[in-house]
Amino acid sequence: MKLAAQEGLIPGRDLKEKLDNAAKFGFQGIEFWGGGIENRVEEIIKATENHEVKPSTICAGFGGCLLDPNRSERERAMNDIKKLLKAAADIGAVGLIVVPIFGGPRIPDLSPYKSAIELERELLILQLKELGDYAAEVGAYILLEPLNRYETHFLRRLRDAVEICKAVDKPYVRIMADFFHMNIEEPVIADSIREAGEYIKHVHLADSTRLLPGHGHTDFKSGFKALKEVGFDGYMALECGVPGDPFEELPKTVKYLRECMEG
Ligand code: LER
Ligand code: MN
Repeated sequence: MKLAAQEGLIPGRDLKEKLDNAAKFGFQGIEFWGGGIENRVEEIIKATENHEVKPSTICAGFGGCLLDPNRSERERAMNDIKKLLKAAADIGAVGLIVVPIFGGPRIPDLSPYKSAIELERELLILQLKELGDYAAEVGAYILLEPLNRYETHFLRRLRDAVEICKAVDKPYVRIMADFFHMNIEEPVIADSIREAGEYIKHVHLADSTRLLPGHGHTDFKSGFKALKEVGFDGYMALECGVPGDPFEELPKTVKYLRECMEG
């Protein structure tokens, strides 16, 4: 398992300096925000091709919403997601993190025909079939991210996202697991990881406080053990607040996470 950090967490005046610092701190990967990344593809390829720190993933950054009642909003999300998948493939990242919807449902409840949730599920599956074919064509995963109940009503547990993957039935539609959300939604994080198994292609790391691991009560050791058991060998990217000086805190965090990995 490889450690990564979101670009914004790493100090540095430009990408080169951030990559150098990330390497010094002990990271192997860097996760980019998707917004505007199409204009950075060349810069990223140039900076990372001969660097030990590689692009791990692209996190969201698309417009529109796949589950909006307005067709133009759905089409905007579809087009943006395709562009970001292409960018992910071009920079050599594993894939693009996709949250299907934040907040409550936007689609009206059409009971007794179908509830909003049933409509959302069917609509998402249809769109992911098309996106899944595109993802396979370019070679970058769509990484569905379950969030906690305060951020979405829809995909909250790993098993919700796995169920969607099974219904979509496309090899490039998979899931990611964020320890911050799992700490709220999963009864036993390690069991949920074992159940999701090989569907997990990426991980986000934050403690229960949304600060660096070690600044809360999340049990990373048992979660990492379960990830190892299911054969996960991808990136785990920090997505959290850094309390204090990153030059001191980030190497400390890497050391702590390596200890947790060793069990
Ligand atoms: C939001 O809480 C989150 O975890 C992000 O990764 C969403 O893209
Ligand atoms: Mn996350």
